[in-house]
Amino acid sequence: MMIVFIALISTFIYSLSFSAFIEAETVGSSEQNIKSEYILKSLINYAAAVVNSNGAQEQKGPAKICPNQPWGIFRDGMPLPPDFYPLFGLSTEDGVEIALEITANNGGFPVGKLTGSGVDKYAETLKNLFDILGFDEDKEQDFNSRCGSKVFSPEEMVGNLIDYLDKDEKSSSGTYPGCEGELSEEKKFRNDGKISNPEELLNIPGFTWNRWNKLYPFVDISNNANQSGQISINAAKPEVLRAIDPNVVSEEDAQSIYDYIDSGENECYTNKMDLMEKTGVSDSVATALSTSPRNPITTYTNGRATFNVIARVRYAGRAAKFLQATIEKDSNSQKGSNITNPVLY
Ligand SMILES: [Ca+2]
Repeated sequence: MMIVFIALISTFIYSLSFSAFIEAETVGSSEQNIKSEYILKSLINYAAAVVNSNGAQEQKGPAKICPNQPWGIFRDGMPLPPDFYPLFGLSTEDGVEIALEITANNGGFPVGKLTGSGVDKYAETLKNLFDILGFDEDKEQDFNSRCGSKVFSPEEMVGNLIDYLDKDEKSSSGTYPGCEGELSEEKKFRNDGKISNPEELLNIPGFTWNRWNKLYPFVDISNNANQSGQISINAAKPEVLRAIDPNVVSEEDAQSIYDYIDSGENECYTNKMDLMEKTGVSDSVATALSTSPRNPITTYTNGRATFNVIARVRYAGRAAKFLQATIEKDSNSQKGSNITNPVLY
């Protein structure tokens, strides 16, 4: 199978999303829109089959999510080659382009877990991630915050997220101060203990558009309260790996751990010793990144692996349409993949 790799950078897709939506609604003919939606749904179903396929590596037990698996070739986004068009009822004469992007969610920070006992487990790591992303010195003012116009520190952003998720209406206090107690009646948080989509973070004081754009690639919204919420060492980006213990894990350590897996040619790390052998990182680095009483939030295998999938279809001369969905792979069952949270834009 000959495949031409053309990268569709995911941030590019996201930055286009709102204008693409408006154009698609105003310019697109309704017949083409209906056809586009059908193709997009078919693409998501195809992605589910890809995610559920283990390729040459026959897997049993908890899922490992390495880009050397079949889904990995779509991880930076890829147009499907014309050989695939008949699968979707298309021919190359239709003047249409179809593309898929599949990324593993489990490497992201599970923001929805910052509630109850999750506050003790996750708050410091999230604050570290905010520092690594530069929120401690970007002087980014939130002009439209529910708590007034000001620059919120990383600690205050964590506090406001805790407030957003907890059921009470008091301000979080201590290391991570929130401002929920100051909110007027009409500005109150929903307080239902969950975050359903990434855009919802923009409701939280301190999470400005610029910060959200930087943070977006590093969060996992698919992990809601009843899920394990562990961060996969195999799927985490370097910034997330460092955030687990920035005093021990250097930028170089995190990058080499990430690069080995991201090459798409290597097997997943299976445990601390394996991580050290494959990357040459020190025992203290491997210990900091492996689950311990101090760090209970990482894992080498995932009982529940979820993927974010974006399908794109574009007719010549028309704006592209996208369908985004979460696909769950559960290698412990024979159910196959679950498709949830579809969003068309
Ligand atoms: Ca609250």
